[in-house]
Amino acid sequence: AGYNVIVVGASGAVGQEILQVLEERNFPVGELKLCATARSAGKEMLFKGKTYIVEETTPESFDGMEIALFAGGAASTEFGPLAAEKGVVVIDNSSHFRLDPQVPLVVPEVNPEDVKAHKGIIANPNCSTIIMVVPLKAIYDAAGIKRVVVSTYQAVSGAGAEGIAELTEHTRAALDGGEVVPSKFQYQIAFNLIPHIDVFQEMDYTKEEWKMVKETRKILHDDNMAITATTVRVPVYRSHSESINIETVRKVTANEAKKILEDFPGVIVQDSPADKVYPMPLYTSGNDEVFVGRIREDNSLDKGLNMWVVADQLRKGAATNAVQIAELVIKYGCLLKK
Ligand code: 11C
Repeated sequence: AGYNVIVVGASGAVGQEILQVLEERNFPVGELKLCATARSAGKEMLFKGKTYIVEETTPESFDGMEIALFAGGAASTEFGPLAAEKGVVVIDNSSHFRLDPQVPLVVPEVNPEDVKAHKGIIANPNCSTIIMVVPLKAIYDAAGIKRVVVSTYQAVSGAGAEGIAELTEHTRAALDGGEVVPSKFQYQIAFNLIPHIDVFQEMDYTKEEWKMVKETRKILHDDNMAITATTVRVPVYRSHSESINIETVRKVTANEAKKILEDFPGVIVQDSPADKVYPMPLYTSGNDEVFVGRIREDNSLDKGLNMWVVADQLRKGAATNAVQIAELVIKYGCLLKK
């Protein structure tokens, strides 16, 4: 026996990864239902060697289900609340419910207990937020944090399967002298950097930048933490990277910070400058941990640290985090129906 699980948006970049992670972590799946938009209905997907046909999501899709993993997008608003009303615990990867005070926003290494307060919907944070908040929590608990300055280098798969295809097309076109046609991105992404992820909002920051500010404060339960972000799309297929500057309350040496981070769950420290050891997106992809390197004391501040953080944003930044939340729901016994 296991739990009846429905994956909504199963055929997209995050959905496929959710399926893979459920299988790898041997999540106790009873009945499994794979749903998506009408456009993807009929597609075949494999889970534990068995073929499943993707169905179009309808209100009836949730009948008899216990846990719904939403990969993100419009389906969350359309079906999330309805699924919860039907007694299905919704773990949602869209940005829609994240800042709702009724909805826990959870990174299992950081604020696992928040899961217990759910009323049917639990939100999975934005990928860049998850990747930053794991090492931040380690430093926060050990030394307190006054201010964070972060710049991101975000992979094209953050924009889904179409983002991946567009990097390939643009690279080919640019090399062959063909026409480059931006569609998912605002400009040519091959051989370029685009400092514009999601829409522009207050003070000319993008929504992606505000997500990193607001979601981090909610996850760390610290409304006063000063955070400022610049988010940039880079021509990398997979794994987001982040340069993070932290002003701490108590002074932490670089060696102390390395030890604190090494001891924190879900973090792997790769930091040996003499051996050219530091995390890079090409090599972190496919992993579930957050990789941290280039750990240095900030030479311009009394109490400051710099670090370079890289993680697979489809894994820890999305699918793995969502499945870990589902594991917590089971561990804490907080399903909506027994
Ligand atoms: C990106 N971080 O890399 C975005 C994708 O709020 O879940 C995830 C958007 C979100 O484009």
